[in-house]
Amino acid sequence: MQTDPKTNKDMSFDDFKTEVLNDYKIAVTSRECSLLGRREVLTGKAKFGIFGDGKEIPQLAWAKAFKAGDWRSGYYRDQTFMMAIGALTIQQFFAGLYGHTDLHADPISGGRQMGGHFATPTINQDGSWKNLSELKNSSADISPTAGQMPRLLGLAQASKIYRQVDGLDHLSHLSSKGNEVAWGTIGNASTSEGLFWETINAAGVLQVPMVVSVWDDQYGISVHAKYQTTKEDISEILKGFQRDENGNGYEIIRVMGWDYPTLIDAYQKASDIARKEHVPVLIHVKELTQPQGHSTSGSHERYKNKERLDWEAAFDCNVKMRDWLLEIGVASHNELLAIEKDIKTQVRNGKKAAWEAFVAPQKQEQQQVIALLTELAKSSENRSFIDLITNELAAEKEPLRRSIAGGARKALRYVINEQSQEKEQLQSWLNNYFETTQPSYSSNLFSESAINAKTITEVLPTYNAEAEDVDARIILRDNFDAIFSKYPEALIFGEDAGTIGDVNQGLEGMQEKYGELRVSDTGIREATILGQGIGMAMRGLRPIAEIQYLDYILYALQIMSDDLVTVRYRSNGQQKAPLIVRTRGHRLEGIWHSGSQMGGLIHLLRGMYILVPRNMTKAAGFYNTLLSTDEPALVVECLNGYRLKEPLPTNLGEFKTPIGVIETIKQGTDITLVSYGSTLRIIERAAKELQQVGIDAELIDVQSLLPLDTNHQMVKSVEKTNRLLVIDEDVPGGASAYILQHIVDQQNGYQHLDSKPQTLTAKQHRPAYGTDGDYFSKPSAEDVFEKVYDMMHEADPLKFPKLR
Ligand SMILES: Cc1ncc(C[n+]2csc(CCOP(=O)(O)OP(=O)(O)O)c2C)c(N)n1
Ligand SMILES: [Mg+2]
Repeated sequence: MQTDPKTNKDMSFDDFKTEVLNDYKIAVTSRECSLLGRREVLTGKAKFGIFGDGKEIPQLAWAKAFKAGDWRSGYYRDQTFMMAIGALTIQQFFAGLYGHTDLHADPISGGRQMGGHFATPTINQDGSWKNLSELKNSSADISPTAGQMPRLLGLAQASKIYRQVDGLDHLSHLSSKGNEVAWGTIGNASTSEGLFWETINAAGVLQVPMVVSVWDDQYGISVHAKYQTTKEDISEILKGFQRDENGNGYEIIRVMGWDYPTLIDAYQKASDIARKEHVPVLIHVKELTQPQGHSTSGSHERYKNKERLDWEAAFDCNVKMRDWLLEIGVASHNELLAIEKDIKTQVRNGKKAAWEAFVAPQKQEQQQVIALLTELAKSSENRSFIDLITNELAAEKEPLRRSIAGGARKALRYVINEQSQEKEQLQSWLNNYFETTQPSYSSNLFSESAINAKTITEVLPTYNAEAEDVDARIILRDNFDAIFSKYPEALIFGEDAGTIGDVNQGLEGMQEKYGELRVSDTGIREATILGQGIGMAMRGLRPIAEIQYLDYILYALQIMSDDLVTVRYRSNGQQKAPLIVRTRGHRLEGIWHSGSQMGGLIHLLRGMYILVPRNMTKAAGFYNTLLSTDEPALVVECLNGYRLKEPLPTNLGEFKTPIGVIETIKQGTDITLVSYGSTLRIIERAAKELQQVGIDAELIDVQSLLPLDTNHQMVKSVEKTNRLLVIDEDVPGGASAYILQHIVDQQNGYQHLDSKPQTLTAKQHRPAYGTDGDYFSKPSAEDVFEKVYDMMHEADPLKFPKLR
């Protein structure tokens, strides 16, 4: 009798045999896929290959412990696991390798991701959640090593929230009372990254159901463990994290990667501890190998010596499992040979089917273009040139879309001066081709659902007749209060966000009212604060991750850029993470508390909204809007605005600031001034002074940098004033240049300009400390006045004589 690891019940020898042989089949299938996959790259059918060979057996053990509702956040070695949970077939494996853009063929990403990057769908086509409690979930992988760790923390923390926070019973399709484990995988070398250590520490503090497996093959590409890890042993140096009588921590397990029965026990134990006790577990899986070397970009014979290569051959986990099967008499040598032979055929057939499915639509498109080109050639004076293109295209046995579209586009150049039906037909085919094909490569950067932000209309704040002016932070606080009572799934966390209610008291009293799990302090660890947010948002909660100052968002920027903003795009619309990132920035004091690096953020964060409210009422309105939509966003509150007075609205939690919509805060006829955030108050002052010398400026608050002015309202102002100045406190060429490009180029503002469009920005350096540091570093009211005046002087020197 054997014990079934899934049910802990005794199982018959026959059942046991079926189970272990089934596992062995998955391991062999996975290995065959790796071997053939490499060949596909070397023969040029696929661009790049990185495979799970040498890591098969522990993944079988992991798959047995992985239950419906659980989550994976892993890396490119996990193909065997994906096969074992039924989320990856042979044909799909190869479709991914080829980059097949049809989600039916490559359900991981529809050609967006290179092979080895996995995911399962978590949302339906309309954007609504699937029943995640019943599914085996894999968050979409990213390539930066250790980048999977911060998200893993959030995926695990969500279980804790679902288990312990009241009022979430209606979300049983997203969690079964927090019984889910979040499983992470990471290569031994990638544990050198800061993100690994930050996550390990945070999960120990938070005590969340996270199980991290380290696949240890002693190498990171060519670099040996002696250059990666102190003592060359990650579990040895993590010993201090082991839970004991002195306090909470981890359960740390070490196991050999080729030892199938021990691996199964190890994974069951890890699952039980994490699932029941919500204690994090680290499994150090040692003595793994990499039979084909790191990836298709090189061979490991260059950096592994003969002794190591011989050891790898002997300790190959599939070989060791095979030996074990023979040893315990589960199967004979011949039975195993038959299994292996059969699998070879299956993999070859699956590969062939995937390739045929990949090239079939392209061959059809090729034939369409060839037919159109042939007709075009007949009717053209440049027939011979067009024939050349046609022949070149026809010679391609396995045509790529690049050649198909490229051929058609080049042919059109030869008929520039001709008019014919054939030309029109080709033009219209080509336009239609781009219309239907481009989305395969470009869709799902932003939400395309029915509740995407463009569908949310403005709801103005309402006021009592005797509305009192309050410190603006009170508006934020009372609005957060309304949010937390309206949305039980909403929660906020960050440095000093809990006990003291954030450094500016915008959350004063909220922790007392809503508890430590929903309003919490975190350690100083911006990247994993972001990761907590990403993971929890992926599991259907509505996290608000607070980054204390905009200046320190740089610590989290990599994870925002690589992970958060690519979630939708990289999963081809099959996953979402509508995280709200709250921070405060712009003008205050000194080099690291006056950050307004909006240009940098806009460029690195395409895929989320970037909102720059000028006051706290606008900011609160953005939070209300964001909670009714499904897009991630960054809200930058004005650091110098919390103590300014604003009237307290009555419809807290309800009023909504629209996204992608500008506001004209002063009408004028002479020049359009465009800005955002704290700078607006300075410009408002300057505009009053300009009025006194007869210059009537129109002042626009863009409010939302991403998306920017979706209704093209700014150009209407330029049409009226014929002059444009964009002002901000970013570096020259930063966000101001982005806004200028939008108006002049995208909105065709150049047609209406009578003066050179200009920007006024901060200096290239960060602001020096103190009031005068600010004055000489960032645009002042005098700077604005003089810049505008100079533009008017240039236009009409008689009316506006030289100022200085
Ligand atoms: C942040 C980052 N730096 C570098 C790379 C390039 N790179 C890809 S895999 C790899 C080695 C990873 O080794 P390890 O974590 O041990 O995983 P293994 O491939 O051995 O399973 C490197 C350096 C990367 N993907 N991301
Ligand atoms: Mg390694």
